[in-house]
Amino acid sequence: GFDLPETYNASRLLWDNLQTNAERVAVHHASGTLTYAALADLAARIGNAFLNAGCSRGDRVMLLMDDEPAYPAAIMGAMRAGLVPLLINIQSPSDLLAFFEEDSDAKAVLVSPDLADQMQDASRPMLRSDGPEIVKASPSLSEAPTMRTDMAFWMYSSGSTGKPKGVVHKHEDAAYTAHTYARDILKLTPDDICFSVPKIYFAYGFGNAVAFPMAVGASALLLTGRPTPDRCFDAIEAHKPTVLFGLPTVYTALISHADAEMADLSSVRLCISAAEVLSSELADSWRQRFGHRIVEGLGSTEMLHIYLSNDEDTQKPGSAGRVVPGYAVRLVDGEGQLVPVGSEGIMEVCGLSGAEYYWNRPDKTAETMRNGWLYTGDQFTCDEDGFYFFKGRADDLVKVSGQWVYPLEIELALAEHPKVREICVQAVPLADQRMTLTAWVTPKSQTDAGDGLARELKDFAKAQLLPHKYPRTIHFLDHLPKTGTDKIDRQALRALAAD
Ligand code: 3SK
Repeated sequence: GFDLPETYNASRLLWDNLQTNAERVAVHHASGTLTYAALADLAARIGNAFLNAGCSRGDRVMLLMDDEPAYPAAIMGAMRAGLVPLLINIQSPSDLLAFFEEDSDAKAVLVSPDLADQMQDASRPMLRSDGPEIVKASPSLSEAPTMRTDMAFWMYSSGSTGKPKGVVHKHEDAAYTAHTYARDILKLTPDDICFSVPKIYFAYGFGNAVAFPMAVGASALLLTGRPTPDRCFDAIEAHKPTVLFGLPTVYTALISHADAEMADLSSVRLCISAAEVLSSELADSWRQRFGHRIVEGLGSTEMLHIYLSNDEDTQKPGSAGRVVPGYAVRLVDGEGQLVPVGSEGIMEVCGLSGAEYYWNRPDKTAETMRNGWLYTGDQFTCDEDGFYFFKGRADDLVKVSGQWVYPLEIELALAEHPKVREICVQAVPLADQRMTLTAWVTPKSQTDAGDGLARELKDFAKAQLLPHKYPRTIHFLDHLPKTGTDKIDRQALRALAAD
């Protein structure tokens, strides 16, 4: 069972390791390795540096940090001091950073050295992770007497419209994701080395590289800077991670890179994908090249980590998997009624790691968090074996030529075409308000881009799906734009179409 005392502080994920794992490696990084003892020392200094800067219990502190040893230390040190760290997307433009400062009323900011320029205009005291305030601070920090359900840390979740919302997580949440997903699906042991290409500021990366390894005394490989395929392959060869976390865009970039031919991934025992639907063509090519079946799951920032997952031995292609033990999932119709088994419905999920509210957004909280269930807005079906299949966002369902279509269905069908590297299909409004289906395609070879391939793709879609389910317009691009969490930036593509 999952058993935490009522008085609990999430920094115990790190500090509990001092009893038995103090001299084990906690972090592998280009600058060297840090043991659990060294990481806790750094965490305490950072917590104290915040207190010395005038922060007090319950204050938010903003972390604008790249993946480096000081990042997990800052998260844990701030929480131990009773502060509430905000994990901020490092690709945020300056107006968004100013919004985060304002919205959270953060009392201080901590930046990685290379990101200091982005916070030039910070209106709060700013610390640098390599700054003297941290080096000089005391390495001893007592644990703030927080309750397990107190506010512990935030991440911002950005929907397709409106301002990002502060997702408020509790002290018990990270331990719960480790107890459920990391234990049942990853089966992590102290000998594992976790390498998450998605960075720590993303809820997915936070679990992969911070909460999970700490929960079992394993270690994390952290890569500062852009995780280009050549840098990822070099890091894997140098540090020999055992679990690799990515998402479809990452696996596509890795397998399409020239170094994939020679890359040595023999240290890796498990490959995980989340955040976007994995095409079978990508899963198959990965398996042929590296021998691993990528294990696909689905999570959210609000639930903190993955609550639907396949596992290596029991998988269904195209499925987000089954419910991870410890979570409950149900499919409902527009009126909130359960749909019959086999029918499509909107997914709601419930589990202890779920955030209970968005900061200062009672409207969005009421829309999304209903009586302990989180309304995802994702449309799914569930088969007789309990495997869930994503159909698209409930609000993505569009009428094209008078018939309902999920653009995702066409996208997944076309992703199987041998000349396609990456594809995004979306409905785009025409001048007369009707919707049309548009595809943006990166071909495997740029020389294929053109009318011939556009025709081939339309025919390919028509041959597999119903005749009206094909993209009327196809644009070829060198690469598809990505969000800060490396998902395909669908909003940017829609904006391109509107220009
Ligand atoms: O998008 C996902 O699938 C995801 C998975 C784990 C944690 C967070 C997210 C958003």
